[in-house]
Amino acid sequence: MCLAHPAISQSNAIKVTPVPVSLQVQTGEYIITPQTTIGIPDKQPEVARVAAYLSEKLRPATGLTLKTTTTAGGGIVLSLKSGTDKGSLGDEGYTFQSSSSGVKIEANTAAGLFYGVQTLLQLLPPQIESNKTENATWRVPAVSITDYPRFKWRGLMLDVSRHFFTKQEVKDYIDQMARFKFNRLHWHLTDDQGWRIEIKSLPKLTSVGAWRVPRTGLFNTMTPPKPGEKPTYGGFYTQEEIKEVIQYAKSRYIEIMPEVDVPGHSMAAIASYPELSITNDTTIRVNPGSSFATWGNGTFVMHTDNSLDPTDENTYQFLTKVFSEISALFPFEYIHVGGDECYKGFWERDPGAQAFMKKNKIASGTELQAYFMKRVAKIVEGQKKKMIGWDEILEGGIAPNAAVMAWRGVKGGVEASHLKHTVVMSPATDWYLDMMQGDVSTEIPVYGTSRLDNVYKFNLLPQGIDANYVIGGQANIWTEQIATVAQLQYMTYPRALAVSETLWSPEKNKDWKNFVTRVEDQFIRFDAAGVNYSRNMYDPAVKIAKAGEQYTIEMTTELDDLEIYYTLDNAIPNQYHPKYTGGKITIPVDVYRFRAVGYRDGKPVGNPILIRREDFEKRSK
Ligand code: TNX
Repeated sequence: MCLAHPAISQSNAIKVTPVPVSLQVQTGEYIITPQTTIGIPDKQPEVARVAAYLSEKLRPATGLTLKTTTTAGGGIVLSLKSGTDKGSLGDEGYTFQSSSSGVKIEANTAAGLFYGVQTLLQLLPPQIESNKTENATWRVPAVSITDYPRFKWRGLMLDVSRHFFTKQEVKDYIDQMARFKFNRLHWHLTDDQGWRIEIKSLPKLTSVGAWRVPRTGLFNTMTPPKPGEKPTYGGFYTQEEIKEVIQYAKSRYIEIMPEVDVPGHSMAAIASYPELSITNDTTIRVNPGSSFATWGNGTFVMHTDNSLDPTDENTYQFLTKVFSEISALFPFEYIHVGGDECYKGFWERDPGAQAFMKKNKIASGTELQAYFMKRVAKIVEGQKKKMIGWDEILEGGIAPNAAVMAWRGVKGGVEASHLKHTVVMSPATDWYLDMMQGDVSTEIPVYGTSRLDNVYKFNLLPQGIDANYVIGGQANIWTEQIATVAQLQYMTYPRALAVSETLWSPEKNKDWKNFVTRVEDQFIRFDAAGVNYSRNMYDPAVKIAKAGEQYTIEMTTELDDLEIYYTLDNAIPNQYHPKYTGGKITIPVDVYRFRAVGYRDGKPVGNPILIRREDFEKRSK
C-alpha cells in the first residue's frame, strides 16, 4: 500500500490543463492493469494510431504494453461518433466517461480522440510522465467530461535561427506541446543569425548561411566575426529531416507552418548570396548576435544591410525557388513570409531604387515593401498556399488575401480584422515568451517582462476587434538568448500553459487561482518527465523608486498566499528575517544589497532575489 505517497494523494484531485468545457466528478475509479485493453473500431487506421500512441505513452512508467482490440469490452475504449452532425464537439472535441468498469472516449475525429487521450494522461498519477517503471496504482478517477476548443489556431512559435535546435529537440518540443492540446507549430526557419532549411536549388543557403561564429553572451553585445574566424556554430534540417518532423507533428495533431522571414531579417541569406541585397556587400557574414542596428522608440536604423533588394527580378526568382521547395515539403495551408522590422534606408538611398520607385509610382520605402510583399503573395499563391505575415504587411496596403499575425500589441489584429483579413494574435506585449517572467536579477536580461499572471490574463479579443476574423493565437519564443533546451523549456513553461488555456478553454472557465493549483500539478509532472520550468510565480515583483535621495522598494506577488522575507544586510533571507507586509520599504542610505525570497506554507518556494546597490539607481528609472 502506498497511501502516503504525496504525488498519488495529490492526483486524487482532478486537474486538467487546459481546463475542460465541462467536467463532473463521479464516484469510483478505474484502475489500469495488465488486463486493460484499448478498444478501437474496426478498419479505422487513424484511430488505431491514436491507440498505439496511448499504449506507447503508458508503457514506460507502467511497464505495461496494452493491447489494442476491435472487440467490444471494458478497458479504455476509443470510439468515433456516427452520423454527420458534429454538434458542439466539432473537429477537435471529445467526451470522456470513466467509471469502475472502464474509460470511454468519444469524438467525431481521431484528433478529438487524441485530445481525450491527453486528458486521460493528466487524470493518471503524475508518475505517468516518467520514462522509467514507476511503482504506482494507475487510477483514473470517475469523471464525465465534454470538451472542445475555443479557437482553432493554438500555437507556439519556435525560432531556430538565433539558436539551432536539432531535429530530436524539435520533436521533444512537439511532444510537450501535444500534452496541452496545442495544434500549430510556427517554425521560424530563417533570420539574420542562420538559415536552417535545405533548399536544394540554393545550396549556399545552408553551406554558408547555416553557420556563424560561436558566441556566448548577451544578444546585441556579442563580438563580431573576427577576420578568418571559422563559423562553427549552427546547423540546418535536410528536406528529409523536415519531412520526418512534419510527420511526427502530424501524428500529434500539430500542423507545422514554416516561416521564411523576408525582406528584412535576411542577413544569413545575404551572407550566402550577396547579390540579393541592394548594396551587394560581399563582406556580410551570418550575424552571431553582434549589434548592427540602432534601436529607438519603435524605430531602428540598420548599419548592415539585412534586407533583400525589392527592385531586382533576381530576388523574386530566388524567392520562387525557395517557396516552391518549401510548398512541396509542408502540407500546411499557410506559409509565413515574415515582413517584420525591415529597414528601408539602403533602398531609399540607392539611385537605382529611386528610379525604380519613380517609374512604378512608389512613393516611399514603406510602399516599396508593400510592393515586395504583394509580389511574394503572388509567388506563394502560385504554389497554392495562403500567405501570412507579421503585422507590418498592413503598411502601405496589404495583399488581398494575406492573413496577419499581430505582434506589435493588438493594434495590427484590430486593423486587419476590420479589413476582413484573417488574424492570428501573438502580441509581444503579453505573449512573447522570450521576455523575462520574474525579477530581472533572476533572469537572462531582456527588454521586457511578461509574468505568468499577465500571460494568463491576456484577452485575445480586445475591444474593437472583429472576432469573426480571429482564428486564434500563439506565443512566440525568440531564441536570441536561449541557447539550450534547458532554457527553452524554462522560458516556455509554465507560461505556455496559460497560453493553451486561453486558446482552448471557454473564457468563463478561466480562473487564476484554480489555474495555479493545476500549474503546480504540472510541475510534478514536468519533474517526472525531466522537463525544466520556471518557478518565477513564487517570486515577488520588486519595484524600486527614488524619493528624494532615498530608494524605496515595493513588492507585489502573483499568488495571494505568498509570503516574502527580506534582508537589507546581505543575510540570506528566511522565515526568521523580516516579513514583508506591504507598502514601501525605505532603504537606509548605506544598504548595499537587498535580498528577498518567496515562502509558502512555511517553506521557501521561489528564487533567491539579490539586488545590488548599483542597480537601485538603474531600476528606479
Ligand atoms: C521582434 S516579433 C522580432 C524578432 C525578435 C523579437 C524579440 C518580430 C516579428 N520580430 O525578430 O526576435 O522581437 O522579442
